Amino acid sequence: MKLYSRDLSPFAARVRLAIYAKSLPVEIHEPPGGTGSPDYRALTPIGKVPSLVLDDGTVLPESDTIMEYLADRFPDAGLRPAKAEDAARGRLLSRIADLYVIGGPSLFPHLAPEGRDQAAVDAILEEKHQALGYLNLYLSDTRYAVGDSLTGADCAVVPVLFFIAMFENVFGRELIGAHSKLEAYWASVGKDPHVQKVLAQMDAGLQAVMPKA
Ligand SMILES: N[C@@H](CCC(=O)N[C@@H](CS)C(=O)NCC(=O)O)C(=O)O
Repeated sequence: MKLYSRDLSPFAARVRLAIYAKSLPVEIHEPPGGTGSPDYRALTPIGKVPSLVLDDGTVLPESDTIMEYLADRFPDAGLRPAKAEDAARGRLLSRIADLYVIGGPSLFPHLAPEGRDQAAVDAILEEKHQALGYLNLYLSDTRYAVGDSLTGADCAVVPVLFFIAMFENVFGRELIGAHSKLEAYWASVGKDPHVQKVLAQMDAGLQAVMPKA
Protein backbone atom coordinates (compact mmCIF):
# COMPACT_ATOMS: atom_id res chain seq x y z
CA MET A 1 0.00 0.00 0.00
CA LYS A 2 1.03 3.58 -0.56
CA LEU A 3 0.15 6.70 1.46
CA TYR A 4 0.25 10.14 -0.11
CA SER A 5 1.20 12.52 2.66
CA ARG A 6 2.74 15.89 3.45
CA ASP A 7 4.76 16.50 6.60
CA LEU A 8 2.72 19.37 8.06
CA SER A 9 -0.79 18.07 7.39
CA PRO A 10 -2.41 16.98 10.70
CA PHE A 11 -4.66 14.63 8.73
CA ALA A 12 -1.73 12.94 7.00
CA ALA A 13 0.27 12.93 10.26
CA ARG A 14 -2.62 11.02 11.84
CA VAL A 15 -2.15 8.15 9.39
CA ARG A 16 1.68 8.31 9.48
CA LEU A 17 1.61 7.90 13.27
CA ALA A 18 -0.51 4.75 12.90
CA ILE A 19 1.88 3.39 10.24
CA TYR A 20 5.01 4.03 12.35
CA ALA A 21 3.59 2.94 15.71
CA LYS A 22 2.08 -0.26 14.35
CA SER A 23 4.77 -1.06 11.72
CA LEU A 24 2.15 -1.23 8.97
CA PRO A 25 3.34 -2.21 5.46
CA VAL A 26 2.63 1.16 3.81
CA GLU A 27 5.09 3.24 1.74
CA ILE A 28 4.87 7.00 2.25
CA HIS A 29 5.17 9.43 -0.68
CA GLU A 30 4.56 13.08 -1.51
CA PRO A 31 1.56 13.57 -3.82
CA PRO A 32 2.70 13.66 -7.47
CA GLY A 33 2.77 17.30 -8.58
CA GLY A 34 1.54 18.41 -5.13
CA THR A 35 -1.93 18.50 -3.59
CA GLY A 36 -4.58 19.71 -6.02
CA SER A 37 -2.39 19.04 -9.11
CA PRO A 38 -3.97 17.42 -12.19
CA ASP A 39 -1.81 14.30 -11.67
CA TYR A 40 -2.90 13.94 -8.06
CA ARG A 41 -6.56 14.73 -8.83
CA ALA A 42 -6.48 11.97 -11.44
CA LEU A 43 -5.76 9.64 -8.51
CA THR A 44 -8.13 11.23 -6.00
CA PRO A 45 -10.60 13.88 -7.18
CA ILE A 46 -10.70 15.53 -3.73
CA GLY A 47 -7.01 16.37 -4.28
CA LYS A 48 -6.06 16.49 -0.59
CA VAL A 49 -3.69 14.53 1.62
CA PRO A 50 -3.83 11.95 2.97
CA SER A 51 -4.93 9.33 0.49
CA LEU A 52 -4.17 5.63 0.68
CA VAL A 53 -3.67 3.47 -2.40
CA LEU A 54 -4.73 -0.08 -1.57
CA ASP A 55 -3.06 -3.19 -3.01
CA ASP A 56 -5.93 -3.58 -5.51
CA GLY A 57 -5.43 0.02 -6.73
CA THR A 58 -8.44 1.49 -4.91
CA VAL A 59 -7.66 5.01 -3.66
CA LEU A 60 -9.13 6.00 -0.29
CA PRO A 61 -9.16 9.69 0.66
CA GLU A 62 -10.11 11.15 4.09
CA SER A 63 -8.03 10.40 7.17
CA ASP A 64 -10.93 9.06 9.24
CA THR A 65 -11.91 6.58 6.53
CA ILE A 66 -8.28 5.53 6.08
CA MET A 67 -7.87 4.97 9.82
CA GLU A 68 -11.04 2.86 9.98
CA TYR A 69 -9.79 0.84 7.01
CA LEU A 70 -6.39 0.25 8.67
CA ALA A 71 -8.09 -0.82 11.92
CA ASP A 72 -10.22 -3.32 9.96
CA ARG A 73 -7.37 -4.50 7.73
CA PHE A 74 -4.92 -4.98 10.65
CA PRO A 75 -7.16 -6.02 13.55
CA ASP A 76 -4.24 -7.23 15.68
CA ALA A 77 -2.41 -3.89 15.52
CA GLY A 78 -4.57 -2.44 18.29
CA LEU A 79 -5.58 0.74 16.48
CA ARG A 80 -9.13 0.22 17.74
CA PRO A 81 -9.57 -0.75 21.42
CA ALA A 82 -11.12 -4.21 21.86
CA LYS A 83 -13.94 -3.17 24.20
CA ALA A 84 -16.88 -1.53 22.38
CA GLU A 85 -17.16 1.28 24.95
CA ASP A 86 -13.44 2.11 24.65
CA ALA A 87 -13.65 2.01 20.85
CA ALA A 88 -16.59 4.45 20.99
CA ARG A 89 -14.63 6.81 23.26
CA GLY A 90 -11.67 6.63 20.87
CA ARG A 91 -13.90 7.56 17.93
CA LEU A 92 -15.42 10.38 19.98
CA LEU A 93 -11.97 11.83 20.77
CA SER A 94 -11.00 11.65 17.09
CA ARG A 95 -14.23 13.36 16.09
CA ILE A 96 -13.81 16.14 18.66
CA ALA A 97 -10.24 16.68 17.42
CA ASP A 98 -11.48 16.86 13.79
CA LEU A 99 -14.66 18.88 14.18
CA TYR A 100 -14.05 21.21 17.11
CA VAL A 101 -10.30 21.50 17.76
CA ILE A 102 -8.83 21.73 14.24
CA GLY A 103 -12.23 22.42 12.63
CA GLY A 104 -14.29 25.57 13.08
CA PRO A 105 -13.04 29.09 12.40
CA SER A 106 -9.37 29.19 11.49
CA LEU A 107 -6.56 31.02 13.28
CA PHE A 108 -4.24 30.74 10.27
CA PRO A 109 -5.33 34.05 8.66
CA HIS A 110 -4.37 35.77 11.95
CA LEU A 111 -0.86 34.37 12.36
CA ALA A 112 0.92 37.51 11.14
CA PRO A 113 0.71 40.28 13.79
CA GLU A 114 0.32 43.00 11.13
CA GLY A 115 -3.37 43.93 10.81
CA ARG A 116 -4.47 41.12 13.16
CA ASP A 117 -8.12 41.36 14.30
CA GLN A 118 -7.52 40.72 18.01
CA ALA A 119 -11.23 40.48 18.88
CA ALA A 120 -11.69 37.76 16.25
CA VAL A 121 -8.57 35.96 17.53
CA ASP A 122 -9.82 36.08 21.14
CA ALA A 123 -13.21 34.67 20.11
CA ILE A 124 -11.60 31.81 18.18
CA LEU A 125 -9.15 31.08 21.02
CA GLU A 126 -12.11 30.84 23.39
CA GLU A 127 -13.75 28.30 21.05
CA LYS A 128 -10.51 26.28 20.93
CA HIS A 129 -10.33 26.44 24.74
CA GLN A 130 -13.84 24.97 24.97
CA ALA A 131 -13.07 22.27 22.40
CA LEU A 132 -9.95 21.27 24.33
CA GLY A 133 -12.21 20.96 27.38
CA TYR A 134 -14.21 18.31 25.48
CA LEU A 135 -11.00 16.36 24.81
CA ASN A 136 -10.03 16.75 28.46
CA LEU A 137 -13.38 15.30 29.51
CA TYR A 138 -13.13 12.13 27.43
CA LEU A 139 -9.38 11.37 27.72
CA SER A 140 -8.28 8.48 29.92
CA ASP A 141 -6.19 9.14 32.99
CA THR A 142 -3.52 6.96 31.40
CA ARG A 143 -0.45 7.40 29.20
CA TYR A 144 -2.49 7.19 25.99
CA ALA A 145 -5.85 8.63 24.96
CA VAL A 146 -7.76 5.41 25.64
CA GLY A 147 -5.92 2.96 27.91
CA ASP A 148 -2.29 1.99 28.08
CA SER A 149 -1.34 1.63 24.43
CA LEU A 150 -1.43 3.85 21.37
CA THR A 151 -4.70 3.69 19.41
CA GLY A 152 -6.30 5.60 16.55
CA ALA A 153 -7.47 8.27 19.01
CA ASP A 154 -3.86 9.25 19.77
CA CYS A 155 -3.17 9.38 16.04
CA ALA A 156 -5.98 11.95 15.65
CA VAL A 157 -5.34 13.99 18.80
CA VAL A 158 -1.53 14.34 18.74
CA PRO A 159 -1.20 16.20 15.38
CA VAL A 160 -4.02 18.55 16.33
CA LEU A 161 -2.31 19.38 19.64
CA PHE A 162 0.85 20.23 17.66
CA PHE A 163 -1.08 23.13 16.11
CA ILE A 164 -2.65 24.11 19.42
CA ALA A 165 0.85 24.30 20.97
CA MET A 166 1.92 26.48 18.03
CA PHE A 167 -1.09 28.79 18.59
CA GLU A 168 -0.11 29.05 22.28
CA ASN A 169 3.31 30.33 21.19
CA VAL A 170 2.00 32.71 18.55
CA PHE A 171 -0.93 34.20 20.48
CA GLY A 172 0.44 33.93 24.03
CA ARG A 173 -2.62 32.21 25.50
CA GLU A 174 -2.38 29.05 27.58
CA LEU A 175 -4.52 26.39 25.92
CA ILE A 176 -3.27 22.85 26.63
CA GLY A 177 -2.06 23.83 30.12
CA ALA A 178 -5.53 25.12 31.00
CA HIS A 179 -6.84 21.53 31.17
CA SER A 180 -5.06 19.31 33.68
CA LYS A 181 -5.78 15.89 32.14
CA LEU A 182 -4.94 17.17 28.65
CA GLU A 183 -1.70 18.72 29.91
CA ALA A 184 -0.67 15.43 31.57
CA TYR A 185 -1.62 13.52 28.40
CA TRP A 186 0.45 15.83 26.15
CA ALA A 187 3.48 15.34 28.40
CA SER A 188 3.12 11.55 28.61
CA VAL A 189 2.22 10.82 24.98
CA GLY A 190 5.16 13.01 23.93
CA LYS A 191 7.55 10.41 25.36
CA ASP A 192 6.46 7.87 22.73
CA PRO A 193 9.22 7.69 20.06
CA HIS A 194 6.70 7.37 17.22
CA VAL A 195 4.87 10.45 18.43
CA GLN A 196 8.22 12.27 18.64
CA LYS A 197 9.02 11.25 15.06
CA VAL A 198 5.72 12.59 13.70
CA LEU A 199 5.94 15.83 15.71
CA ALA A 200 9.48 16.38 14.39
CA GLN A 201 8.25 15.87 10.82
CA MET A 202 5.41 18.34 11.39
CA ASP A 203 7.84 20.84 12.89
CA ALA A 204 10.12 20.52 9.85
CA GLY A 205 7.08 21.08 7.63
CA LEU A 206 6.09 24.15 9.65
CA GLN A 207 9.60 25.62 9.59
CA ALA A 208 9.66 25.23 5.81
CA VAL A 209 6.56 27.39 5.35
CA MET A 210 6.44 29.57 8.50
CA PRO A 211 9.90 29.83 10.10
CA LYS A 212 8.68 32.45 12.63
CA ALA A 213 5.94 30.14 13.98
N1 LIG B 1 -11.07 15.92 5.85
C1 LIG B 1 -9.79 15.65 5.24
C2 LIG B 1 -8.94 16.92 5.28
C3 LIG B 1 -7.68 16.79 4.47
C4 LIG B 1 -7.03 18.14 4.24
O1 LIG B 1 -7.64 19.21 4.42
N2 LIG B 1 -5.78 18.11 3.77
C5 LIG B 1 -5.10 19.35 3.45
C6 LIG B 1 -3.75 19.42 4.18
S1 LIG B 1 -3.97 19.63 5.90
C7 LIG B 1 -4.77 19.38 1.97
O2 LIG B 1 -4.40 18.40 1.37
N3 LIG B 1 -4.89 20.58 1.38
C8 LIG B 1 -4.45 20.79 0.04
C9 LIG B 1 -5.49 21.35 -0.85
O3 LIG B 1 -6.60 21.65 -0.36
O4 LIG B 1 -5.16 21.51 -2.02
C10 LIG B 1 -9.12 14.47 5.95
O5 LIG B 1 -9.46 14.20 7.11
O6 LIG B 1 -8.29 13.79 5.34
